Amino acid sequence: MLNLVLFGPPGAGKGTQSAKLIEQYGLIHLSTGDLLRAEISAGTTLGLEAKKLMDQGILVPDAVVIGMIDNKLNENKAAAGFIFDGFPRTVAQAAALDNLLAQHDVSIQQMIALEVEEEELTQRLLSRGKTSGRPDDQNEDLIRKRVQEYTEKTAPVADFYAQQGKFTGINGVGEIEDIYAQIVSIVEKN
Ligand code: B4P
Repeated sequence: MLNLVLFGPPGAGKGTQSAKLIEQYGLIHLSTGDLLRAEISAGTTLGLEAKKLMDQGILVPDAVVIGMIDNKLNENKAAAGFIFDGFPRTVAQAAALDNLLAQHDVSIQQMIALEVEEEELTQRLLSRGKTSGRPDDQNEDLIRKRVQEYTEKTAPVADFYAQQGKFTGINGVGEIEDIYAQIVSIVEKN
C-alpha cells in the first residue's frame, strides 16, 4: 500500500498535484477540504458548522476531520493506497492518523511538502476565486488568515514527519509538470 501526505499552505498546489498522482498510481484521494465542502453542499449539520469556520479561514475541530478520515479508511479497505491532501493539518491530527493506519496494519511512507511564498499563494487563490465560487478564495484578508492558521497550527506537522524520517520538501513554484516530476521521483524511491 502506498500512503502519501501531500502538504503545504493553502494554494500550494496540493489538490492540483493530487489529481495527477491519483491518475498515475490509482490511489484514493482523501481531501478533507473536499469532504467538508461535500457536507456543506448536502446541508448536513456537520457541514453547516464547518462552513461557519471555513468562511472565516479557521480550521475545523480535529475530531470532525479525524472522524471523516476514519470513515473513508473503513470504506476503502481494499485500496492500493491513499493520498492525504490537506490532512493532517495539526499535530493532533497527525498522531490520530498514525493510530488509524496502524489499526489497518499500514503507515505513511512519505510526506511531500510543496513550498510556496505567501504573496504567490495569495495571487493563486485570488485568481482561483474568480471562477471557483469558493467564499474563502475571494477575499485577501481571509486568504492571509488561512496562511496564518497554516503557519501557527499546520507547519509544525512537518516536524512530526521529519522526526520519523519521512519528510521531503520541494519548491512548489514553477511549471505544474516540473513539480509533478519531482514528486514522482520521490514516490519512486519509496
Ligand atoms: P482545502 O480545501 O484543503 O484548501 P486549499 O488548501 O486552499 O487547497 P489546495 O492547496 O489543495 O489548492 P491548490 O493548491 O491545489 O481547505 C479549505 C478549508 O477547509 C481550510 O481553510 C479549513 O477551514 C478547512 N479544512 C480542510 N481540511 C482541514 C483539516 N484537516 N483540519 C481542519 N480544517 C480543515 O490550488 C490552488 C490554486 O493554485 C489553483 O487555482 C491551482 O490552479 C493553482 N496552482 C497550483 N499549482 C500551481 C503552480 N505550480 N503554478 C501556478 N498556479 C498553481
